[in-house]
Amino acid sequence: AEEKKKKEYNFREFSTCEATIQMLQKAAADGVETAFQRAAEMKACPIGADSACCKHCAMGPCRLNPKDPYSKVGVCGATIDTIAARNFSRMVAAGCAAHTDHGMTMLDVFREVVNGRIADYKIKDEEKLRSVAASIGIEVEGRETMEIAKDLYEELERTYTQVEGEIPFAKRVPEKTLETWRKHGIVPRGAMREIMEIMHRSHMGVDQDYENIVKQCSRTALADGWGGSMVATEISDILFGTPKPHVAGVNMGFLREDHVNIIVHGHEPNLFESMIDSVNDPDLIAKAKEAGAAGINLLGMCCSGAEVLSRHGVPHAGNFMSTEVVIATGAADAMAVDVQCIKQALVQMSECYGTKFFTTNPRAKIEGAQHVEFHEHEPRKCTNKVVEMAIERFRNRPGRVVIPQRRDMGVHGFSHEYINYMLGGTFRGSYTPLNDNIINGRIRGVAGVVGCTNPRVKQDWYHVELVKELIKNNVLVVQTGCSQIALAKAGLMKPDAAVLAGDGLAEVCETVGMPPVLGCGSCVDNSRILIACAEMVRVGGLGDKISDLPVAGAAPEYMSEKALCIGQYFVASGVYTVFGVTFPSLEGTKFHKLMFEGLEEMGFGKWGFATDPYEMARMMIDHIDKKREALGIMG
Ligand code: SF4
Ligand code: MSK
Repeated sequence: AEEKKKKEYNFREFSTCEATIQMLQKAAADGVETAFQRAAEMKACPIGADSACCKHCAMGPCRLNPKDPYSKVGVCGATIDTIAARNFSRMVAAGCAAHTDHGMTMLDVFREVVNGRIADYKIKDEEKLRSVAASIGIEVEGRETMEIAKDLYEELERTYTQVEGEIPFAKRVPEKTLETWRKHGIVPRGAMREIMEIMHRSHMGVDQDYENIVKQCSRTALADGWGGSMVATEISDILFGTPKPHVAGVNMGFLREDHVNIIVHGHEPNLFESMIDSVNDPDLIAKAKEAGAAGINLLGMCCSGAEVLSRHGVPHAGNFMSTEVVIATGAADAMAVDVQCIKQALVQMSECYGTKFFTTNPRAKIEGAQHVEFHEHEPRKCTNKVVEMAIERFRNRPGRVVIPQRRDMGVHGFSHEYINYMLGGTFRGSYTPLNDNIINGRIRGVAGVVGCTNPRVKQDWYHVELVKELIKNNVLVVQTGCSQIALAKAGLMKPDAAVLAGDGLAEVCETVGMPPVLGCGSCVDNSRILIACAEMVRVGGLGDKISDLPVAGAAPEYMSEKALCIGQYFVASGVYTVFGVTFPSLEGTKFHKLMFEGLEEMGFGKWGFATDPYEMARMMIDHIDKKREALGIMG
């Protein structure tokens, strides 16, 4: 252990984020390790990485030979294709469960608001409420807001509980895409049913036909993208406001030495919204001043942060691989977390630096963390307490405070409404339909670059290089989650980043005054990209289904099961989706061939994999060009 502590690392190999590198150096000097060092020490299991093992029953665990995958079968006779398809589907099920449970929480809050049982939240965006309701066939003309809201709640509850038929947002899917889903029997019912069925079918001795497993896997993923995630996004907009483009800041330089600093990290916006109210409470501000602080400073991290950065312009301190090192600044007085992507190691890191670390959600406690439970009916009880404890920590701040002086401003908050507006409407007085610019070739196509950062690859580098390459080739980029934060730190969310774009895209950006990279929010906000794709089909000129569009997606540094689920729902919706780092399947197997080729032949999108960002960009651009050619809009 002594030797391990002394081991020296070149932190520039871990990350391109200067603030993170600086804090990795400080943490190492303080004798504290992070996920970067743990990943360097812990080699990934090569059999697991190729998804060539199964532990679904006690006759195993069974390990096949990744170098010769058809040479062996599991004790029950399961082949590599069955094993890989089941493993993949269970990861998708977990990802779907995470997003749909998040969406269900938002719907719970909405129900209580509609029934008048919650006073702290209200319907902020009535226009959005009406447009979402109308999009799924609810009568809105001449009706009271609360009447519509009640109907909307009842309808959207079916996203989770519906046992047969099609979920409500299936009505938003382009007709021809929906036809393909119907033909293959994958239009989702409620997420609970789909997750239950895939968990059943991937149990030992049930579905042992990889193609049939993949069908249910797609259906489960679609219950996330066009279901749970879409509900999370739409209800959050209704309750907290639909984002509009605005200038906001990212990076650790937004911590303030003379302020009480509070970080919110996780995913569900209800905690963050209440924290915004708490930090603006005059009594709590007075208490902070009594403790010698100039004020209270609130920052977000990960997706919680990306969401309020988009919606309200709250500064963002960093993405997934910066959540440990931000504590090494010594300036984080409190970190409050809810669900998803919260490293258990944050508790120990917080102990080392005296940061108050709070879990708030009954579904996500961490051993050693102080739990201050958050209840939607009285949210301020939790968030006020966190603020009070943060003030206490400020008063007795232990150790040295070192804040990396990096602040990156950019334009954030591109909702699908705003993108749609740009698709077919006017923006700042200029006529700028996206479809027309794609058809005339100024914009070659659109790419969604999303997802996590992962200590197995250099933080941010893949995101940034991929996006630069895409915009250089006139591909407009839309982003969510931790990827969006990587590009914001690299300065690509400023309108003047258009100088890095190809001539056509740069011209459009300059005319409109928009950056070549549009930040849409958190992981559940990938549903905004789905809606934007559906709108591109609706506006016309680019085919009649999502798989006709010159678009592609990528998650070059992904790590979570949620990311795989997102990938699968984009693929099932018709989008070519390229992942980096590693992919849980073996080249040359039938399962791999189905995912990387067969699905496209069936009318869906398909998966791609590359570990080099330039290669990834080339694959995406080739696909975009192939689609342009099929549409007859080359050159
Ligand atoms: Fe092995 Fe089959 Fe059991 Fe999996 S289900 S652990 S392959 S015996
Ligand atoms: S937070 S899922 S690390 S994007 Fe959504 Fe970031 Fe990936 Fe978590």
